[in-house]
Amino acid sequence: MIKPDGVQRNLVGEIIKRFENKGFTLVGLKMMSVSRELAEKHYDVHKDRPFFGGLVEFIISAPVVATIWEGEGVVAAARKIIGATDPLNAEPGTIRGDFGVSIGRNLIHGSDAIETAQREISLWFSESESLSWEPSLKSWLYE
Ligand code: DAT
Ligand code: MG
Repeated sequence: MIKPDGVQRNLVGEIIKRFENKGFTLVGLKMMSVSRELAEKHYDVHKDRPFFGGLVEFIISAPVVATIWEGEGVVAAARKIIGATDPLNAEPGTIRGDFGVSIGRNLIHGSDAIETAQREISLWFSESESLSWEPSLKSWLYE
């Protein structure tokens, strides 16, 4: 999910490009305003942390772009492409490492495990908004 700062900083195309270039397949995409209820559910694991309130306010403050990506190992690889939570610790070449300076403005959320991805996809998308398709490049991406 490209967070409000990613949208405001005109990085939607840049961020999507990185996942496309890697070889992952975009199977869901929508720009949306996030309700407080969705933001609170999404970040439920952090509800007792001191930053929770600010994080929810931030996520609902402006539109986001929600995406679903498909491909072998996509969840773990996406976390690498995104980089460490604190952009100052994120390696150059990662999204957060290249574009961010602050943990509360780290541009993008990525699911941290396959089970989390499944939960988050069903939270953010209806079934008809997820469109699995057969990339013609597949045999050039996978042995
Ligand atoms: P990630 O987004 O890398 O999965 P996380 O799940 O630990 O990181 O935290 C969720 C988001 O909460 C994170 O992207 C930014 C915010 N956050 C985490 N730790 C924070 C902190 N110490 N201060 C402010 N915001 C924080
Ligand atoms: Mg997380």
